[in-house]
Amino acid sequence: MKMLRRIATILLSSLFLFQFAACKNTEAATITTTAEWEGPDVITYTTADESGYDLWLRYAQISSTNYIKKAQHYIGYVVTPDASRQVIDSAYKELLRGLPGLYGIESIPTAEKIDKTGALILGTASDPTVAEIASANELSVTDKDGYLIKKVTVDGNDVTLILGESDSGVLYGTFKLLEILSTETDISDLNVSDAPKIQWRVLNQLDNWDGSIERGYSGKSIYDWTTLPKMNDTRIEDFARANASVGINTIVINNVNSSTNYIDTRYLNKVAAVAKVFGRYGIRLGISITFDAPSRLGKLSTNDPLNKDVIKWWEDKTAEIYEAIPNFAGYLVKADSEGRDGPSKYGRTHAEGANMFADVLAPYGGIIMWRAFVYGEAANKLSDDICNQGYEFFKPMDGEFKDNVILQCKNGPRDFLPREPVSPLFGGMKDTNMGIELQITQEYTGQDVNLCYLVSQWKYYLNFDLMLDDGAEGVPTTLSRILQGNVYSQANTLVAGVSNVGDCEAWNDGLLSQANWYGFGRLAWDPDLTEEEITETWVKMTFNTNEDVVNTISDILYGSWELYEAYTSPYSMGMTVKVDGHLDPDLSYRNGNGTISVNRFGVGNNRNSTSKGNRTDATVQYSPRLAALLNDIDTCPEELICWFHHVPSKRVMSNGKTLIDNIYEGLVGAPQAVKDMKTAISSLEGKIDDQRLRIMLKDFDEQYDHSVLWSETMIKFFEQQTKVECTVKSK
Ligand code: GCW
Repeated sequence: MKMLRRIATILLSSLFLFQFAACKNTEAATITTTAEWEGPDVITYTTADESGYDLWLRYAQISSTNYIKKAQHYIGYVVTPDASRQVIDSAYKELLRGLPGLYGIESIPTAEKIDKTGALILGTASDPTVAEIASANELSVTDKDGYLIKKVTVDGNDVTLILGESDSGVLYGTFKLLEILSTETDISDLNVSDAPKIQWRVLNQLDNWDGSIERGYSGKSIYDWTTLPKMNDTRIEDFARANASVGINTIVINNVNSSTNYIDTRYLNKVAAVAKVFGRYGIRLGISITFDAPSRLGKLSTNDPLNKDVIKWWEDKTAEIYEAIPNFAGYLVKADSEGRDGPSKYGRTHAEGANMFADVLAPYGGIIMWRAFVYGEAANKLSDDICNQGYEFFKPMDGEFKDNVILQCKNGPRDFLPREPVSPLFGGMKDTNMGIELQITQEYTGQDVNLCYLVSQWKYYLNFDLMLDDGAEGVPTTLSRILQGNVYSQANTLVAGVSNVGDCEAWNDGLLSQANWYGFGRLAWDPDLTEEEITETWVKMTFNTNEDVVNTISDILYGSWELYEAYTSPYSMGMTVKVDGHLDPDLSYRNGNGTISVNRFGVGNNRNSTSKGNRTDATVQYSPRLAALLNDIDTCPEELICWFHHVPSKRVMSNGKTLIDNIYEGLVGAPQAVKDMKTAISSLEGKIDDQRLRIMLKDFDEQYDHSVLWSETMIKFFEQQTKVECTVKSK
């Protein structure tokens, strides 16, 4: 049976290949006319099997023949740009790859200059031809790395111009144009401009030198340090392309729990080879370093950041790195955390530690990404509630960090739990560059077993109002605005995400988690994008533009985070996963430091300043207006209620049902909800390719089993602890 199915698949896919080849056109693109693209349209969606490797950069043939004709009229050939400019050359190559795929032709014609209608011309104002067109049409791009895509007329010919402020801007504009075509967006009067709202858009890989990845669920590292600098395939390049396509401009290639190998003289040529590939896509490479590298690599007797030998060691090391990697971004540091060395050990503050690196990096334009994730001895004298410690530790240092230090803080005060309030540090550090660290890899959100669309979670955080004003003017001081430097001025802005990429065929285990990587990049570029804009574009590019496909997959994604939350940690009740692995339920550590509290009086932790008895006063770390809102159980947002309050199980919630009944409903309903996602995906049979459809169906089977495990464990636990029986029946 299996054999038969295999033969059928091979036959089917060769049929598709044949069809695909049959519609290829080897001739130079001819100029199409309005009449041609306004005639009867033929719509075909490509459904040939795919592995997922091509991500959202598939450049599959556009479904509408009329759209293709129209696109070929406006963008029928590419004017060859200055290929000595590497990033612009990458943009050009992307067009040579993308346009033929989209048009279903062998290759896209190129020309030295504009000689007829349909030219696509790309470059910056430093290119004379581009500059001439721009000035004749009074066009300019001034925002750093911004671009403009505009249809103009040159000597009576229709020309599409991609004008970048920088070479990277040209590349971003190119990817945007390919997105416009892939999503079949109207191009009659192209006039699109954009620029990143965040300067440092960073992917943090947790890859180790031995090829393993901490919290990685998608196979091994894409870097093979035994064979580098030799590269055996194009994976690293495709990785850079994919990141650049969503605007990422910095990649820290190794785990924050770092090894000294990455800055070891013996291996710098390997790291430099990777940096070179990144550089072709406008991406700067960064390295996570260990604070104690001077003693471990340099054999110094101390790592004291104020010691002159230590400073000299870092100066020399940094010079050596910039020699090998001229566009090096800077260092990421995890200090005084989870057993790692840091300034506290030498009686220095974190500002003193970070500033030493800042001075060393400043001459090269480098930055220091200093993590605000401090645990262990350094935090010993602080509050018992682990969630209070970050603020208590860093707030006194506000204003002490140099301009090229960015304090990189996780989204919440605890870790990357399914939902947390936004970390109070974002509101409190008014004189510090505050960057955010999000977690794309799903350590606490179901790993490779559960679908959890994190764009929904990130939008929740980005829209979170920290209420830093008195509320009179009504412009919310959202996390998004703070990160953009629109609330407090920031010399450097940063959004970082912990990568979910590995060497498995589709980069991410769980095809739909590719959407998290994509969505992260889009939000790092523009935190104000809506969830819908991101999601629908991703679905169209990753699958196709068929309305059923777009609606079905988008809806599945939209609901997945709250569904996961409902069966693993409802109402922000806290950490419910096993210490070992962080995947399966473990509800045994209760009433402890920052964990969970469920008993016959209710659910949640009293992290407020109003409850009688045990409480941890976490709300004082927020602005007075927000603190007042959170302190009052009646005004505290319901989704965070168990984070800040021990809520009586029988409390009536806004939907008229009790807290515990809502919790039980979520738990009882979860497995069926997973089944429903699977059914929805099956309904797309024939509308998307079989190969990826099958992978997704299998993923939902795994998630179903896991949701049953969670649901049963949690119901039992709540019944035992609250003494309220679960009477909700599954539908
Ligand atoms: O949540 C914890 C993770 C560690 C991680 C650490 C950190 C990379 O369990 O795996 O270390 O956070 O972010 O430093």
